[in-house]
Amino acid sequence: MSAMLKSVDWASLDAADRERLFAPLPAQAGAEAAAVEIVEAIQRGGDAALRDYARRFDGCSAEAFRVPREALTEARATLTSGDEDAIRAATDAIRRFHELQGLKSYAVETWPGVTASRRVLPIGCAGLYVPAGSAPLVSTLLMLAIPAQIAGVPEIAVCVPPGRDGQVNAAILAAADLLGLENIFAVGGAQAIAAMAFGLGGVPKVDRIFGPGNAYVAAAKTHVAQMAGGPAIDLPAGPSEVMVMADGEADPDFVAADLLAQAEHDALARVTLVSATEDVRRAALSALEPRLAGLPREAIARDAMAASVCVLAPGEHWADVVNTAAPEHLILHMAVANEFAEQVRNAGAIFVGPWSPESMGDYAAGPNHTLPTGRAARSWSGVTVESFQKTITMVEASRDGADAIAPTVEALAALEGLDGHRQAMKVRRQAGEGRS
Ligand code: HSO
Ligand code: ZN
Repeated sequence: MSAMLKSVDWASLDAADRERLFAPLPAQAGAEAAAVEIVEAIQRGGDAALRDYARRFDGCSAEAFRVPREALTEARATLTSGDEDAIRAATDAIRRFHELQGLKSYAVETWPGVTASRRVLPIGCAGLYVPAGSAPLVSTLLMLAIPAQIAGVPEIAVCVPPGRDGQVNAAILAAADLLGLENIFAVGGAQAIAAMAFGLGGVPKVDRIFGPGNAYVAAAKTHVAQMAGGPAIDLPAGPSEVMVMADGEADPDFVAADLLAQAEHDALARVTLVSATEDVRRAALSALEPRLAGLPREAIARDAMAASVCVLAPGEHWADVVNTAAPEHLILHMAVANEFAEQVRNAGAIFVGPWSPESMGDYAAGPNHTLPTGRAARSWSGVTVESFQKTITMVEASRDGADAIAPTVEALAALEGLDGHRQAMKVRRQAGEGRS
């Protein structure tokens, strides 16, 4: 227990140490190389290689990965009405939050007679990866499928690792049925990412792959995204993180519970407490032990907590701490949480005040829980409806419009020494010469 929440004094660190404190963890030894090997072997060997890896790693020897339609309806029938209500209620809140998102099409006359416009379209096919190895993340299916549906993506494929019996978790199947999804595939790991990237085993070739996963899944996603003609991906992914900032008024039990909600995800989960005083750290520590002892995933949480730190920093440095860390989740246990939130520039999602645990956002508050980790929140946002959209711009000029813009285009083309460009404009101006 003494290993938990090791104190780090912010004032004693220089700028490089501060960044290092929150640097993404190095990729798990061997995971990257193994994922690349799997992806490339499946690219070479096609369906047979995919089945081979699925048999080896998913323990599933089914000829077809597609989960039959009836299995979805049957799974739904096994759901208790309480669980079905919970999925429906979360779906409703997530939908209402995401419905306000989305890129807009527009047109503007940038020159007299020159109309420039933007058309927004959904991507053609989205591949969703829903982890189910250590915990069946029903909520991740909601968080990925709902914005895809709002964006109007015509084809949505979902890959879920099956259990040892070859079956996909029933709650995930039931949620898929409630959402009206039909293309569910029982395949996980790097092999699922390869199936979506190359269109193998009945899984469609997707345009963009979404969703969290273990180190193999993350490495496979990065690898296929770098391949020529490969799919795009949603986010650079890593183990989940939380930063909890607590002042002297914070309830230690709430603080400890929030730290553990993150720690139970993964032994590699990154858990950080920020406080001004040793007292807050000590209070959190004494609240942690009894809570840990009651957790079904105690061993995982203990491993994560063993690597956790408490950053000791006076309040005036808190904005600097959080903006350097750029945490995936930030929970503010402080009297002036709202005001402080205004100073946060880098974070995936902020939970403001003692009554707003991250768990709310993980399941049912509305915002997406697929968020940037490993300091990526400095430049990335979480998954949104926009993540499933793309745009095409259009330019349409009248003859008068071409006349109006021509001097500017020709001058700039000359500045760049690109005479072919200049002439493509000039030939039109000349065609119009002599008009009144
Ligand atoms: N905290 C995770 C999401 C999740 N939690 C799913 C529970 N289920 C990453 O934001
Ligand atoms: Zn969570």
